[in-house]
Amino acid sequence: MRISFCCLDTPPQPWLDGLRAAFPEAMVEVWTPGAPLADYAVVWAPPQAFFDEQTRLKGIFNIGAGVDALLKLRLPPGVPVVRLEDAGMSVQMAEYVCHAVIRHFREFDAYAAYVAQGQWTQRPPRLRSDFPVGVMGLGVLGERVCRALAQFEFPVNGWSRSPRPLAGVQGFSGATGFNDFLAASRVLVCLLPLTPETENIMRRETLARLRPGGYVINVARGRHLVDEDLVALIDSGHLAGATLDVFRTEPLPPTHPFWTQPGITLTPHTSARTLREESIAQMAGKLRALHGGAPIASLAGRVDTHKGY
Ligand code: NDP
Ligand code: OXD
Repeated sequence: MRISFCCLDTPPQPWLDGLRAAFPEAMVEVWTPGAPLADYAVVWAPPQAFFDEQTRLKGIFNIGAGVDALLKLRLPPGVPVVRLEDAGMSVQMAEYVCHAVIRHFREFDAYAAYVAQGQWTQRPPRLRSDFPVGVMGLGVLGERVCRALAQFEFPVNGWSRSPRPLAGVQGFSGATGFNDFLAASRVLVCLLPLTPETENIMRRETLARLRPGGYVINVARGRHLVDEDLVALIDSGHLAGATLDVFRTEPLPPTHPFWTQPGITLTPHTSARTLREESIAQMAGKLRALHGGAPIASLAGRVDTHKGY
């Protein structure tokens, strides 16, 4: 068996070591143009040339949860694409989102400003019931985030394509449920995959439906959000601010207004990092199953390339 690794923004050696330890019988190599044909690909945002050359693949393993970058490419037809499911990401996402919600709700930035001025000031307490959190996307990550928020007793609304009942979460689904979901939420968390249906989903008309003083947390993809609409709604006072981990262009260009916009907190696409050991362990199980002849339909994390996630 030959495994080709193609992940241009990561030092390959630790991945090669891990994959070789998991598959001692296999040839595991970094892809370079003209490399021998492999049976399986382990990739993150590879160039089109990779798939143009690798014409004998039996499985494509994405080292990430989101497959938007991969599905932009011409992939070999009929070859299963498998993504990471959780692999240590959901707990990171839960802590990131809870931190952002609580930092906003408990006004920690205002307290930091008082402290910087040597001021001992208490602000009036806020009611949790005034801060319903709406989570868009109730998949592996969204569900974990909902559960974590519910532990802090925030009212939680969830929105997904198909109905997905979750204990302690008020569920909304599909296009027909979207406006009611937005109107019921004050803090909006995006954990959707990026697809043609979800691109620009956070724009002026949708964000304007949030309760006044709304707050946006985008931890999915930059293209879910229309940047200038967010800035305009913060400037108008309809939104109180945003915590953003993902951007249309990454790294965020130095002249982008988000760097200096009051109310916006930025992090560099770090809310849920891919953890190498967990990821290799998860991939190894699936790759072995596929190689051993398990039916493709039984592979967990298989991407539906028509739905786009
Ligand atoms: P899943 O595929 O498990 O879940 C996707 C969810 O989105 C499902 O509930 C699905 O609904 C819902 N959904 C998809 N399309 C629509 C739509 N048109 N309308 C309403 N709901 C929709 O994904 P994960 O939870 O694993 O990951 C979510 C995203 O998080 C990834 O795609 C990636 O972009 C992002 N991510 C970001 C990271 C970061 O570091 N910032 C790290 C990891 C992931 P249904 O259940 O009905 O199918
Ligand atoms: C992912 C990511 O999709 O890190 O896994 O963004």
